[in-house]
Amino acid sequence: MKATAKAHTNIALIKYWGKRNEALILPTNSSLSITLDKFYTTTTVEFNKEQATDEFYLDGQQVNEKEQKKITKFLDVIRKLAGKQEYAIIHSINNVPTAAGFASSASGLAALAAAATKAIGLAVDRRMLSQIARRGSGSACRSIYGGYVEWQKGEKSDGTDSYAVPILDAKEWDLTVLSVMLESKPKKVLSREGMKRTVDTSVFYDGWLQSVDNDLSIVKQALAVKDFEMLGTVVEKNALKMHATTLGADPPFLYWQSGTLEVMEEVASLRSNGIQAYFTIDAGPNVKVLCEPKDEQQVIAALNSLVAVREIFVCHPGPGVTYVPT
Ligand code: 2P0
Repeated sequence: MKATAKAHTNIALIKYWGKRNEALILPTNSSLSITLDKFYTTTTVEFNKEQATDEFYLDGQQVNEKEQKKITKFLDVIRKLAGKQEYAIIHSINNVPTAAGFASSASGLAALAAAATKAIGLAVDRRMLSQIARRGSGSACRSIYGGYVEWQKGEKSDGTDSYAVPILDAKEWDLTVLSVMLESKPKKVLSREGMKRTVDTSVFYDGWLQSVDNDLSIVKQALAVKDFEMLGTVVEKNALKMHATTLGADPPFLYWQSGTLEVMEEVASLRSNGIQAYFTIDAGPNVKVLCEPKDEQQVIAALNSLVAVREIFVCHPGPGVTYVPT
């Protein structure tokens, strides 16, 4: 009744931005990401008949009641599938700088889904595991696989066709993803809340929905022929469109801070000097910069010269979920 799993974070090249069903976490659009080698969560789950509730420890500290409830709600999904009632003790170690706005929910819920299903004795294949992880956090369904991964939104109302599928193995195309952490203020709108407000109120949301499928097909074409310029160009456009939707929401909001723009301008300047670099931004001020490994050092040097840049983490495509012997 005990198992440990490790899952890595991912960065979306085509963003998941909006839900059509909040309870089942079903997205309005398909998305595509790279699972990253550098950041991961390792989680141990032990189910025990003696436990009266779930107990969740993150980096050795018991989490607050709100977080605890979210975990119990997620484990209820797994308990129901397994037809078992036991509660669990969960220990999670996050090798992700949480406060910096990196998506630790993706690695966290993917590792928890894998460890909990194994610990409870539920036999699941990767596809089923991806569906289960999705119920915890949408982006977590992509972290089940390594490399380049598509989350197919599916059409059904019960979510049985909404899961991730691997597109290209990590070792088939090595790209550099620089996670640029900025000197920033805490963000005011959490991603789940921002996503909902955008779907409910943004006058620009229709524009997003109309163009995202085409962006996705261009990314898949670029992956098929390994055309970095084609990939980077559409990745940047897709991120800009996602952020544009937040400006059309009511009340409007923006995840960017001044440092975000500094990085965006530096990336444009690198390109005008012949270096292929492209940015993408998630629901926060930090920026991820994509480049080819041969240009890595030059891009890092240029970004490090910016006052707003606190730290740069160098990432490459990484592995999917693995089980760790307990
Ligand atoms: C993504 N984001 O595709 C997008 C881009 C943020 C911007 O997935 O509500 O924590 O748990 O399903 O997965 C962040 O949202 O949201 C996210 P929930 P999640 O990576």
